[in-house]
Amino acid sequence: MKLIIAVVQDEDANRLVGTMMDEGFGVTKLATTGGFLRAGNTTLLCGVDDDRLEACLAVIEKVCRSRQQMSPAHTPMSAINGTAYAAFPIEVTVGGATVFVLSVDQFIKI
Ligand code: 2BA
Repeated sequence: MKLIIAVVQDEDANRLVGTMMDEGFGVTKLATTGGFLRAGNTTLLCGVDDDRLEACLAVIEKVCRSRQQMSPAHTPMSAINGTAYAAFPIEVTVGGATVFVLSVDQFIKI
């Protein structure tokens, strides 16, 4: 079994949860905040059998869109020595989705 952790944009979250449920996947939705934009996003947890992993990833890919978003001014940027801050808003491309796939040792429902 695998655990999919998918960080998606709020705009895609409800449709993605609905489509995943329609396709028979169990899903848990968490309200999260991105470290760079400091804006709300959504993280989904989904446990899937190995043979359904690709089907679940295909649903995420189908539903989630990439979008342009402006960062707030003074967004922390990584720097070689310490931290630097962007003086002006910069445009970034967010999404479709940031997806982690983890192997599950045990799946227990008590
Ligand atoms: P945020 O951290 O708010 O990042 C939003 C978008 O800002 C990112 O989109 C990326 O295009 C840009 N960005 C992030 N860090 C940057 C930097 N240091 N310099 C310039 N631009 C930067 P995505 O890559 O699609 O990520 C969307 C969200 O996924 C992120 O929101 C974060 O919540 C999550 N995420 C992305 N990579 C992650 C990772 N390695 N570990 C955990 N969460 C991650």
